[in-house]
Amino acid sequence: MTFAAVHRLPLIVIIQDNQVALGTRLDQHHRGDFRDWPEAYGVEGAVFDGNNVLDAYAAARLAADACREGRGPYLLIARTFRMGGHATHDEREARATFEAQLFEFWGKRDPIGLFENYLIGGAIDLQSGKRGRRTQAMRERNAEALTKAERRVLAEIEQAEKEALESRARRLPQPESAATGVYAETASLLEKGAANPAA
Ligand SMILES: Cc1ncc(C[n+]2csc(CCOP(=O)(O)OP(=O)(O)O)c2C)c(N)n1
Repeated sequence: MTFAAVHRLPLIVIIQDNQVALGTRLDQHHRGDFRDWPEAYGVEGAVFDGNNVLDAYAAARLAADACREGRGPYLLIARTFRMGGHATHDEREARATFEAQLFEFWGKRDPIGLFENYLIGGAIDLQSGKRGRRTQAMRERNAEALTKAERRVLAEIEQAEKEALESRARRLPQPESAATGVYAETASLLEKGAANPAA
């Protein structure tokens, strides 16, 4: 961060403040508030509601605009909560780390569910893309449009999964390509005869 700050790099860093690191709660390993971090690094930053799609979008726009104007880096802090384990194997440990009420509280703030509700009850008719009156009929049309979109996306994922599995039989990469691109920089330095490629 310091290096990026000094060189005004167009870098957006997001702290996903999900209140836990693996099995260690935030209050066990951290004091203070992440909102102070941008100032500590001498960069601009903002805190946003990590479960609100539009808030996340607005914050990312601020950050991207700042970077494009040469004011970067930009440090964003997303306030959120980790609903599961660090990985699937420690789901149970995660449940034991916090009070059940916390899962209940954040469970009602699922980002996709929140955005769905917002879109269904909003002033945009999702079928036509035009503004309309918030009537029950429009709610129903909007809900139907989202259901259709979900079906479309699920079908696309299923198709991609099928293709990926089939590719094992038909399109396995050549074993000798395993390192292609991985050591590109070192290899090109070596080609140029640099004395110390690591540097
Ligand atoms: C360099 C390094 N040090 C330590 C670890 C061990 N480690 C694995 S996960 C983890 C905590 C990750 O916390 P966070 O990024 O908040 O992930 P979350 O628990 O929110 O999924 C640590 C310390 C590691 N993977 N890499």
